[in-house]
Amino acid sequence: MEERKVVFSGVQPSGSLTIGNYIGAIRNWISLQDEYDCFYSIVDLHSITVPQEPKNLRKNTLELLAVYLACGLDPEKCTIFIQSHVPAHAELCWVLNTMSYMGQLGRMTQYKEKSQKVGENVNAGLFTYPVLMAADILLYQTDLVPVGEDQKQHLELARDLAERFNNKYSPTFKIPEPLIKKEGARIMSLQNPEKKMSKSDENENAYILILDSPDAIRRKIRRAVTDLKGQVKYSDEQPGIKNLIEIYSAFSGDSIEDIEKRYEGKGYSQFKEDLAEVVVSGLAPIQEKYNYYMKNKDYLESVYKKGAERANYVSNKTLRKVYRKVGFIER
Ligand code: ATP
Ligand code: LTN
Repeated sequence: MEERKVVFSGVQPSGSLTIGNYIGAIRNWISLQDEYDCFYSIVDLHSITVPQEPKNLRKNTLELLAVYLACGLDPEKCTIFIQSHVPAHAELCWVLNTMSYMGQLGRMTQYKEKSQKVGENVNAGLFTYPVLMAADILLYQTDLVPVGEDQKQHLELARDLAERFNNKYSPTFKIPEPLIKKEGARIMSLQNPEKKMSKSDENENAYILILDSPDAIRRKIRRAVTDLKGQVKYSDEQPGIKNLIEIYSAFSGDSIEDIEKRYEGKGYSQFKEDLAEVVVSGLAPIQEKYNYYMKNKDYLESVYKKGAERANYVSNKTLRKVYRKVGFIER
């Protein structure tokens, strides 16, 4: 059988997903399932780098699994698993930690931003977060990593670590490539279009959640920050409107040019009203499926158990090689 290329990606169960997570990441995972050998993880080990309420973490993890399935990930076609169910991730992370330079980790934008937010007593997990991410990716001999723009720097680090290990010992890891779509890779906050839309924003009007009610979606879009130009144009001078056009295009499938043409000479309020309906109807089938899966906990359990079995099998092959090369005695 011809070897299929491998895809790996993950999302943290750190809260409800925004349409940014959907457009920038998960939506792009769906079409890859048919062609590639895909591993999609719920990265709970990563999520505890910021404080989590244990009860909520458990709940968010299961909800995220239901969202994965509702968005169209098919456990018959890809491997869906919970990161903490596969010990090789933490084990490889340790080995890679010993080969990571403090200087390089200190330059990671996400670390700088998150540690600034935390202030004093930044935990070491926040610092080594990208090393764990490298372990995730490298364990599966991944070719492609579909992510949003903000993860590009972490991917560079994963590539560096793979090369460093391969050079120090012998070829062991495949060098992964990021897969970042041009459109929708960076959906911006509805309240501040200079900032990315983020599920941990303190202002709930800044984001739309995949599970938001139609009324909430309409309200948030109505309140979205725009400008005084009054023309629906995809331009850097109108970052708010540019972002809304991008969201419109992502949900409707219409091209940016078509959208601009359709709203020529029309004001923002008509555009926003239509956009709200496009988003509401785009999310409706996902929400319906989500509710269905959340009522079927046994099914969810069978999906993550089966996923963990395969993920353990594949990742252990790489981990055994690594341990042997490093000089550990075989168990
Ligand atoms: P947090 O706000 O808690 O830091 P997050 O919303 O950035 O988290 P992650 O779990 O870190 O979400 O990211 C999951 C995936 O979604 C990643 O591939 C990331 O690149 C992508 N992503 C996150 N936010 C956006 C966005 N605003 N636009 C496009 N892609 C995004
Ligand atoms: N850091 C990622 C989540 C993540 C990930 C991965 C993405 C953890 N491990 C491996 C791709 C591949 C984020 O989106 N914040």
